[in-house]
Amino acid sequence: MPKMTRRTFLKMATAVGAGAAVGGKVGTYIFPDYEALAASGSPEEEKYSHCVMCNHVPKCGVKLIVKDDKIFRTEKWEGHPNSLICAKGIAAMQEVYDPNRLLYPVKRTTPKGSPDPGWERITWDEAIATIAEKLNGIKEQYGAEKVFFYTGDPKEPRPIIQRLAYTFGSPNYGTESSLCYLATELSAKLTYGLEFQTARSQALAGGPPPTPDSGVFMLWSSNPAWSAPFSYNGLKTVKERLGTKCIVIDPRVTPTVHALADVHIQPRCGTDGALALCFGNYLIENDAYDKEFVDKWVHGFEEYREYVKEFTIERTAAICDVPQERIRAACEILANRNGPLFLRCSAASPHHSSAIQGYRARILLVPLTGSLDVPGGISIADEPIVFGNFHGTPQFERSTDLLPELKHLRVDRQFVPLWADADGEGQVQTNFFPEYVKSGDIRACFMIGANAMMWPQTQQYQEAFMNMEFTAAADFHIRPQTHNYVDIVLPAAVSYERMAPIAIFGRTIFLRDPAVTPPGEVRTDWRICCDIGTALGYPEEFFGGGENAEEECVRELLRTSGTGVTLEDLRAARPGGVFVPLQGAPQTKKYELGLLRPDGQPGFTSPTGKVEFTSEMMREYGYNPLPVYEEPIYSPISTPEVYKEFPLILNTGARVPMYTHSKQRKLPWLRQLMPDPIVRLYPTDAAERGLSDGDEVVITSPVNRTGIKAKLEITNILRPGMIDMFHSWEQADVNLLTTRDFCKISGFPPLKEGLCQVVKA
Ligand SMILES: Nc1nc2c(c(=O)[nH]1)N[C@H]1C(S)=C(S)[C@@H](COP(=O)(O)OP(=O)(O)OC[C@H]3O[C@@H](n4cnc5c(=O)[nH]c(N)nc54)[C@H](O)[C@@H]3O)O[C@H]1N2
Ligand SMILES: Nc1nc2c(c(=O)[nH]1)N[C@H]1C(S)=C(S)[C@@H](COP(=O)(O)OP(=O)(O)OC[C@H]3O[C@@H](n4cnc5c(=O)[nH]c(N)nc54)[C@H](O)[C@@H]3O)O[C@H]1N2
Ligand SMILES: [Mo]
Repeated sequence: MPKMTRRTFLKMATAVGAGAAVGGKVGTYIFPDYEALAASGSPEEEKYSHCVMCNHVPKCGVKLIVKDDKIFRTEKWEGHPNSLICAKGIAAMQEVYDPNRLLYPVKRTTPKGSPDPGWERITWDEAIATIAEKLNGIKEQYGAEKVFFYTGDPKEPRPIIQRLAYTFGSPNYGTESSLCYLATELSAKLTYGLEFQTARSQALAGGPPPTPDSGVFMLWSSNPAWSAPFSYNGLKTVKERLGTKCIVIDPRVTPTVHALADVHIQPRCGTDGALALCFGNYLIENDAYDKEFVDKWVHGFEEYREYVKEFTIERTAAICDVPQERIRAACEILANRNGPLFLRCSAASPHHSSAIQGYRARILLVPLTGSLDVPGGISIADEPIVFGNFHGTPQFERSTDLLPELKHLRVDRQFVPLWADADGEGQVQTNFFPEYVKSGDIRACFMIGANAMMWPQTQQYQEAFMNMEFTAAADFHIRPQTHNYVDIVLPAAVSYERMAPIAIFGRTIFLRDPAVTPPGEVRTDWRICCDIGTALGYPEEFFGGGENAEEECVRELLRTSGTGVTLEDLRAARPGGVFVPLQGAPQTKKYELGLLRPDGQPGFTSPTGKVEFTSEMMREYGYNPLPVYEEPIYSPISTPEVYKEFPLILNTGARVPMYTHSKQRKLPWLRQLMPDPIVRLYPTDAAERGLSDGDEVVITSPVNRTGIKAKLEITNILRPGMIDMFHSWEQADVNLLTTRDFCKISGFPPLKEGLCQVVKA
């Protein structure tokens, strides 16, 4: 095969893609020929599947109408517990036929980091053999722990890549969740001591919807109308029926605010911790907290009570820069609640330099109001859980047998020791990747679905990928921002081409079978991992690789799930799922019943056996055990000099309804909704700068004075004094502006605070 430039490669991929799937022009998005399909006499088959376009949970059930092995139409799956189908869900079929899809394994022919990787098509045999040889080489020379195994937002491959890491002998497995939700789970663990899994419902935007028993909803840094439609619909239904009061805390006026909020507080970004402490103080001072729960089950209450006294409404209003009346109104709703507090904080809440403290301050309102594990409050999942949110079982992942022996080799221990010790899922903090590579602690990486633009200071991650001795990735496309710095890219199947047990709707497991055949030589992530695992020398653990490996993995997952459900059961139940009943009746207040602790005693699994308002683990590791308020590292208050030059708050990554992170930007049905990177400014901020709607502007920050360019949108949906920009635009990567001032406890980045300036381009 002759050497190719990236351009000719893409042309070839396009041509082959078009040839294989549809038949059309190079470079043009040609969808399966609708008219030809409509006219074809072939029967319409109904395939039931799950959309993963937002990669969140719960996934939406969809009915695909397939003709001649092509998806012809997407419909609602009547009777499915969650079948909303948003714009992304409808466009998911365009992802299957995206002419930019990678169809063959490729290797680079120029040095890493060259503007043109000179991608050259290779066979799967060569790709797998090269990867195995390189990884085994590193293992022999330096040790298995020098190889990192990574998955980005794609969550389905987690169990298999985790199994691959531990079987190979490396504990250094990490995911994008180290800047998504894991800080929320660490906070829960430091507070309740529960294993991450069981506390999860508290954190995720996509967690279970509220029940009619809730006395008040509080949505904190979350716009589920766009980021978690399932959850949003649940809230809206209850609100419409029962008029449940709702407090939304968000500097922007979102559709969620319009639809649900009785009180909307728009704090200065990153001051939320103070607001939470103020609520705590008000509830205590007005005797509106659950005294009985606190007396019995809370540790450190007196210290907390003393500390929160500082956070009067007056002082907090000044810190957060909001009207006192708004805070008072929220306090009154909280104090006069006629049922438990349903708090939803989501993953945006810890996108701050004081991630853990700010998050702990918020979640303490749950026990303070007696809302823990009671109907309408925040539930602790009934055990055993039918798989985790992301399909794994600890036995499948080998985190019960292999990981304990490897844990001491985690690379993140020197940066975030508490995280490394407390982590139950075995996920290494990935945000220090540049440091791991610089120190030689990591020398190679296999990544499924990685996006360098997801981290603050993208270029440092690109450099890290480049400087490793070997890096291979699997993805749907060539993504230059990431793949220009790797050695080999493998073509991965999209969800409609893969198999998976979907077990995220209560206790029902659905089987998602492939709806259509993948194009070209595309393979599923699970199979790719099995092929690599087998080549690395572990054929038994990876089912010998090959075509049946994915199905064998599903069987093994089910076998280790403890549910007794088999693949045959799932197949027989299609399109429905198999319900796995609880052993006994569902229980509330499990801490009273001795259902949380391994010793069967009442209480929690925290060091003190109680809910820790002062965290003893944090104290032991040298952090302040109280949920103290800390100003953002860059802010008008902490860095007034910098603020003079960069007088706008840098707020990034609020979700947009048409895209998920770096994905879907080229799908025609979505692209028309937001074709260009936009940055939003409040009208007075724009006027002060002489800017008009639609202007091309440059956004700069203290760490990037060159800046990035975007189109200006003037809007009053923000608070004055801030910008709002979505992340992962190839042509305008906002993470070139965000800083690496990580939270000391969790390593979380400040993606929703910091300073910037906007000027005309
Ligand atoms: N369409 C779509 N859906 C998605 C995704 C996507 O990319 N696209 N991503 C998925 C993923 S991985 C995740 S983690 C979730 C994220 O889900 P969420 O974390 O719920 O994200 P958003 O719904 O954007 O809500 C974040 C809100 O926080 C506000 N905010 C910003 N800074 C502050 C602050 O300092 N204080 C307060 N109180 N609020 C602030 C923003 O204005 C924004 O409205 O969404 C998931 N769903
Ligand atoms: N500034 C800023 N940065 C942020 C955020 C923010 O709010 N602000 N949010 C953060 C959060 S919460 C998250 S979750 C991350 C997003 O996490 P990312 O990992 O950046 O998410 P994506 O861009 O969706 O996916 C990464 C890559 O995986 C590929 N991919 C997707 N699905 C699959 C699959 O099934 N298999 C394979 N092999 N490849 C796949 C995609 O094509 C893409 O190249 O971004 C984080 N970064
Ligand atoms: Mo996320």
